[in-house]
Amino acid sequence: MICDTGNSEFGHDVTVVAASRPFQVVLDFATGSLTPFSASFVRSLSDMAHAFEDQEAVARVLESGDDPVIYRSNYPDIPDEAGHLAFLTTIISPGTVGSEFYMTKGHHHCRDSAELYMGLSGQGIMIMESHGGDFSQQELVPSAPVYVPPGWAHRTVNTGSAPLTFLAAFFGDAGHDYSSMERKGGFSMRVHRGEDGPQLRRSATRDEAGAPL
Ligand code: S6P
Ligand code: ZN
Repeated sequence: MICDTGNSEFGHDVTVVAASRPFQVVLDFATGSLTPFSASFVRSLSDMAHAFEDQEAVARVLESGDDPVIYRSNYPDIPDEAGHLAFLTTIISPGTVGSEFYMTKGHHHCRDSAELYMGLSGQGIMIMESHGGDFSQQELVPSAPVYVPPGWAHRTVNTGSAPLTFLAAFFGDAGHDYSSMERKGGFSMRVHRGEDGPQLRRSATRDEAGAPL
């Protein structure tokens, strides 16, 4: 399995915090900022153009000269070692590409291990898919943490009209594997803006049994 081991794939300009000693960060629920000890990364549409289903819509946006920020994440520099507990905040902008809501790339963890998601502000949906192809969705809203069991790939989707902010905590040595889901043709279900609100639709890249087409 091709695997991005550790958390270093997140990293640019990490402000080092000595995580061998207790520390505290200030978390702003509205903006997702973590101060003072955090670095961040940004994913714009051009960084994840292939994640969206409607490639003509992607091309229209990018060819217009626009490259919207889909989401950004903030994180303290916690060692990617067993025993540590890493955490990030993520802020997904509101919006759609075609009718598909803005979302994260989504990943498995290299070492199957659980993760806890806590909504901070806004509203969204987590879509999750096991190695065997089982599918699950959970609302992501403040005050209702979502538990992601080991072995379930996860993607978060902003279904609201405001930014969706959330905190995720995972094992320091979990690592992030984006390519397994990409090789399958992405997640089997996608979240679109429907007439009566968010609508889950089967991905055009997967058949009814969830197999890649
Ligand atoms: C980390 C956790 C989240 C995501 C973040 C960005 O294990 O699941 O913090 O990293 O929401 O998503 P992605 O799929 O680009 O890593
Ligand atoms: Zn994760």
